[in-house]
Amino acid sequence: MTTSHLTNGNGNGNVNGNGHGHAAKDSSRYWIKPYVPNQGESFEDAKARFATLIRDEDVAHWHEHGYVIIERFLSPEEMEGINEGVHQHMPTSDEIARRELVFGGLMGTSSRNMKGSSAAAVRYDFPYDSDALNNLAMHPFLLAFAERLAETDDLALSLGHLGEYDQALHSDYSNNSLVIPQESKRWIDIPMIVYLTDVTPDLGPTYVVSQTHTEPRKLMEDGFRHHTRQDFPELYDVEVPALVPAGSVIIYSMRTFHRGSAMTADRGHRFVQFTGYHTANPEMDRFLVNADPRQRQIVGFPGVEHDYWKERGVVEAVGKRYPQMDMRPYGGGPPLASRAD
Ligand SMILES: O=C(O)CCC(=O)C(=O)O
Ligand SMILES: [Fe+2]
Repeated sequence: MTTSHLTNGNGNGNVNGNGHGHAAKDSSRYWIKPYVPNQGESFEDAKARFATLIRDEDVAHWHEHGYVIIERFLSPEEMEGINEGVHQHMPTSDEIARRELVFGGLMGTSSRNMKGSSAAAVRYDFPYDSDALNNLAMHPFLLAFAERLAETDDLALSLGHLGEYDQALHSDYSNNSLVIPQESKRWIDIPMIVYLTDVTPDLGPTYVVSQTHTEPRKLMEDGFRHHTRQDFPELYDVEVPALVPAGSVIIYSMRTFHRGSAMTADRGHRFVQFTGYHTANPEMDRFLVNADPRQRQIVGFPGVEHDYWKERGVVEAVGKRYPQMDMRPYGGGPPLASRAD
């Protein structure tokens, strides 16, 4: 497995979409002694140790493009335990092929399983039976990186496993935040996808679009979550696949457009650990639209006096996200005409 990582990762030209593949060249710096809880080292100390591996150029890439891909931050030693944990939950593609009847209707434990879900789209949510998977959820490198970006150590993460499906380009905010993510970094959610298997073009890579293409067009503020190929073909011209060896991560932003893509290989699988917040849902939207501003505030929506509303354009953008919401208490207008989204 290690050998194929080396061949796969080197010079694929896709890392961070800059054509240099710099993370692959230098990945050995991420092969650091894994952190194991209750073995004498505190989590804070481990985080500080891993924080020294954060490269300024990776942080700068995230700020400029809204994402960064870091190859093989997980060591082969960690991957061994993680693979074992994954296979407690997931059959390999060989097992699925050999035992179609047993695995054909496989479902995960998450309520987010899609209708008609097969083994190709299974999700299990944290926490797991495997220490290695739980430790991945709280990996000191990922938390150190998130803290560096968020400039706070008050972060909570939730996560699951996810299989393939072909998606339209979207940002993740509407299933993770009650309002819209601002340009300012003051209130931030940092989503990450950790790839636990090698991702090749036919194994459903995540496609991502640099914010240099989307921010100038204010695509975030239009209130539509999904941007289809028909309506925005030019975005699909500049999307980049995250082709990475197992043990890599894409750290992106709630303002970054990306999509899961179809698995075109006849056989094969892709396992990922998806980290982020999962707060809003249709019931929540309904509640929010019909609630009093003070009631909204109790579930975490910024109150009418909150500084959140002071950034230009934010009131209007939140009004577009919730067209039925009366934005007048926040300094905006009455509910917009109802609109399908
Ligand atoms: O699976 C992926 O690569 C991306 C999935 C995704 O973007 C999502 O479910 O919101
Ligand atoms: Fe997404």
